[in-house]
Amino acid sequence: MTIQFLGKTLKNHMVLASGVLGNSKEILERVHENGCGLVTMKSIGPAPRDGHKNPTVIDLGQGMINAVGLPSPGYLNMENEWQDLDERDFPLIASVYGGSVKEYQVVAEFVSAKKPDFIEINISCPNSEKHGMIFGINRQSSQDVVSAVKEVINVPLIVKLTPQAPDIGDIAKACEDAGADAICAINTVGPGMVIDIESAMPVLAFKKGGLSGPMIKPIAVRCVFDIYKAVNIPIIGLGGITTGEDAIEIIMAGASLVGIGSAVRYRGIDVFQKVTDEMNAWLSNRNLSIEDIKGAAHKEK
Ligand code: RRO
Repeated sequence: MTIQFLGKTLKNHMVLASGVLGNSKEILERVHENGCGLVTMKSIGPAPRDGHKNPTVIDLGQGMINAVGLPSPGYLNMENEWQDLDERDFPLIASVYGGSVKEYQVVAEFVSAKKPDFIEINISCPNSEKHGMIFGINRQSSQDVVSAVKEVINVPLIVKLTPQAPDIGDIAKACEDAGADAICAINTVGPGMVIDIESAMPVLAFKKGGLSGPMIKPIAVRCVFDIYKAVNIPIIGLGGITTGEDAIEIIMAGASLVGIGSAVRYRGIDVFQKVTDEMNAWLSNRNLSIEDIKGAAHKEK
């Protein structure tokens, strides 16, 4: 059984979160073969950028902290990747970031011409003062980025939001009004900090970083719940989803699709198939379908 999402056919509800496995066709194809219905590329920026110094990702057990630092070859230096991805047999989201509304627009217009199935604009990365989250914590700047990008692209537009927004439902509504076709929530939480008490040193070279994995799931569920209440466009829900039961929970909050990031590290690349199988087992034991449970947490008692 397949599903429809913004006019495209997907084999299931699973989405690879941006930034987890890079941009090579080989790895993205493997993710799709391992049960992922829709794969997202690592965010593409306006100029070549190395990212932060190592260590950039630390596993904390209950989740991870990262300050990868938005590394990107820059949108003009990805001809090999685009050539490879041109002939693909899986649906693709290209993610873009910028340091100004104009930069988001220029990068998105260029990327749109490479024919990804969707474009996701990342206004939620916590690991740079100038890029990402600075746009997504404010209603006006979120709306400015969305309307500028919407003008120049010809594929559906997804906006990736930050849990740091004071009212994420309000930001989502602003994005919907500006032309967003879907919302993806959440990016990592924070920045946070973890200090190694033996050396008295922050564990990340960049000191601060975004939090992901099981410890942030309740924040993700609350954010998706708030967004579902505020908008009428579909939501890709993610943040700590590791098991089929986690997926059920975020769908009950209102997600149409379910993203997986950190759990690729915890359960392996076939986590997408595992979560799908677990979700389907849970549903069939209760004679329910996904549509029966979507947004179910919103019903009045
Ligand atoms: O590269 C990163 O440091 C990064 C990005 Br662009 C993002 O959107 N979220 C995140 O946790 N890390």
